[in-house]
Amino acid sequence: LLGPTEDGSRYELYSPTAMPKAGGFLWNQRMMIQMTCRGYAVAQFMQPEPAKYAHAPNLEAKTFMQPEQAYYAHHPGRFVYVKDEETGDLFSAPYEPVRAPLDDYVFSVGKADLVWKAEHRGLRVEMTLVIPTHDVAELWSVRVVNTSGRPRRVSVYPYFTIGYMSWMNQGAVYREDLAGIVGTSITPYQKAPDYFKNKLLKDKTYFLCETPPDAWEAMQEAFEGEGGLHNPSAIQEPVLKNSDALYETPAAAVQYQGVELAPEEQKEYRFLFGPALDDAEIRDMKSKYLSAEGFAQTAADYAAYIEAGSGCLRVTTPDAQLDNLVNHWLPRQGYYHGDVNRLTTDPQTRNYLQDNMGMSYIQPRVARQAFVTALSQQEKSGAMPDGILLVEGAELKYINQVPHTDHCVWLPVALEIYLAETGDWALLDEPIRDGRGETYTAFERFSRAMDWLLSDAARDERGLHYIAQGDWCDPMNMAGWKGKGVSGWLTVATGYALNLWADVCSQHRPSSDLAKRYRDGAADVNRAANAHFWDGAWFARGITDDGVTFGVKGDPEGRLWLNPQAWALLGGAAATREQRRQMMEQVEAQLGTPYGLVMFAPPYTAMREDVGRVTQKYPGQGENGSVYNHAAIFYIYSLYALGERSDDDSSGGDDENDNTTTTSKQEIADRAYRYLRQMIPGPDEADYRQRGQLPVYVPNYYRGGFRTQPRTAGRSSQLFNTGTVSWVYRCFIEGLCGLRGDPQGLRVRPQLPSHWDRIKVERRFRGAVFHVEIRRSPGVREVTAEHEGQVLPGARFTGIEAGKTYQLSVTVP
Ligand code: CEZ
Repeated sequence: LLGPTEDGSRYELYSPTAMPKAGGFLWNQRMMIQMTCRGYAVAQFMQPEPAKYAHAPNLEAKTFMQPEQAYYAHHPGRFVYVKDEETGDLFSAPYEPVRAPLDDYVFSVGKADLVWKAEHRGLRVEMTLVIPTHDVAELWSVRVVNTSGRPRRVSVYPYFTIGYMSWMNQGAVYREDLAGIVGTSITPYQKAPDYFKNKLLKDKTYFLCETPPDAWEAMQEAFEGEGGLHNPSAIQEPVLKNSDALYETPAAAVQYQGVELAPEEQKEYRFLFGPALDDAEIRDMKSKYLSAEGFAQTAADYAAYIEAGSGCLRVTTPDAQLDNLVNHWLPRQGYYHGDVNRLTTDPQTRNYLQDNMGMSYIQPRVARQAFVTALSQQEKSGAMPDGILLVEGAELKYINQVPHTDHCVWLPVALEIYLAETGDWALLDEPIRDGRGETYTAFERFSRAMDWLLSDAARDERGLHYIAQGDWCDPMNMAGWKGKGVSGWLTVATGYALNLWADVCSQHRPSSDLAKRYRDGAADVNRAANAHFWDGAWFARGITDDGVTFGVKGDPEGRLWLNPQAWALLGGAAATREQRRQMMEQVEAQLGTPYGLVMFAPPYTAMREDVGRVTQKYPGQGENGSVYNHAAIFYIYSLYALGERSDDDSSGGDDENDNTTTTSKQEIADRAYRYLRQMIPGPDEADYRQRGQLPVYVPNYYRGGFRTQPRTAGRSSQLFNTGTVSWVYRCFIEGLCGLRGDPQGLRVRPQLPSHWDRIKVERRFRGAVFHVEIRRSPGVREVTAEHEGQVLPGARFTGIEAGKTYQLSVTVP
């Protein structure tokens, strides 16, 4: 069905029907294109707000990318029809729209290109897509190969969707001077001032041919005719009719007619597809890109751009498929998030901080700048805004107009990773000026954010955190919209944030009482959480405006939520061993599925007006009880953190009346690994088919409902925008491999699953390269790390010199 290429750098799928929505994506800082194995495409570019140059057949709402996006015959796509001139036999590559049976099919996802091969009755079409590193355009090579062993005569028809561009003004013509079809339109608007804003929008879509075609069709309806897209009327005729589109839906179809192919002969074509402001820009793009050299140079440049995001970790474990994800795809997905911020001009603050925290491992300078950018938009009160504006004139849109209360929490969380990775404590002394003209150092701004979390604006008289219209869970919009409801997760997460910040204070301001102040604050928050949210075996999710505690034993739906448990483990609210044992047991029993941990269970089946929109989502979909990977990875990370803590502190911070059986460190590591592995599609075929996704990224969710809806459980959202990815990378680097930085150097605390005896790791860290061999040895009682025959005290490597390579040999119990 599918598999990696030998060095793991590509994944290949051999069926266009087994996983119809499986796809891959390419991006640069100005555009993104996601394409399915069957040839459908979703492409966006920034000007500066996201826009399209290939449209659906009707007006589309502007919204975020849709989970489980539905495709249909007229969905935008990139296709090549091939007609046998002797028999009239027709097929199309990659597979849509004709859906003719293929004798051979490969969809090959590379890190820097997408390739399809579709073979039908002795004719093969190979399509390759690359994009530039800085411009918005698609570079398509199409090769038609005669594999039949006899001479063939064919017509080749690339058909690229332009679609319904505008209700005000749209059309398309073939341009002899450009050798291509150009669609023109006016972006619809109503307000006069928008005329001036829209003036520079790229309202043209061009499809240029390196080899001028013999005929063309710029009118969608004329191309399709009565035949339908799977057998277009225009193709049933010998030659396309060369029509233009006059306020008719444009299309880009061209014909190379009567192409003679000797046995084994191939013809190669190149096309350029993209948006432009005017003819000058189209001409410019054409001369820059549309040639064999232009294509080769672009591919090489783009591959170098992708390579610059290859991350800091290479692993060789007993699980080769896992290695592929960690070595190739995870850093790539993290790089995408950090480099383009999901192609929005106003990322949600929590997304912005988490996407950039992953950049600490990939391009730390970008992460550093993100702290500065975010903190420069801090409010006077110390609170953080709902979104961070990235370009001048950007506005808070969609979800960012709904007040959420958790944004401050993410500051110290993201900072912890950044400092561990870089040791760049100087960031904290950086002066940062805000829009009001006030300047504070980064350190002061973090403190102000923490003070806000402790203030009356954020907490009620019980010391619990208001949820307003949402916390991390965006659609939990009605638990506290009247101003009283509180969040169980946010309360324990505040405990975590304050403790993290207290650690920073004790390092950076050792002589002040700041560390104590925030640690006391955390203790207070955690006390309140235990008094009001502990429900016997787990922490509740919140208390509504009307004082109803939810996420508790008595709830038939939404009974146990993962996030409060994960963050109570991280932040110390789950103070006793017994609490932790019960939580972990309940999570496993109530939330475990073969596709990972669901975010809560059971899913809601009807609106709960005192919880909100989340309960209206389809059961098992999105935040309503799917395997929402972001939530799952918090929990997995909390297990690794717990394992690490028990290494450093054998008492585990327990209180005296803790006399119950413990979950062993190894059991915790095994669980963490199992949940982590479940996040990756495969490696067995049934699992791939069920998820329907290639293991080239981690999606935001897999469907839940494993017990009640087994048919759809595990199905991927196909959405690669997710805060999950920074955390997954972190779990591999700092958790599983246990190679985390501290102010002095690199600490070694691997947490291998029990069925692994050894792994090899290459870790780039602060300019040096560490080759680490980790072996399990029944003889040792604690992690032992050696360098050049010397045991490293505390299994910590200090005195790192940039540019050097070190070999470490590590044994674990
Ligand atoms: O968006 C994500 C947010 O980007 O949902 C997460 C949240 O923490 C992230 O910041 C959990 O709620 O509004 C909705 O109902 C959507 O479902 C969004 O919540 C969700 C989508 O995945 C965006 O693609």
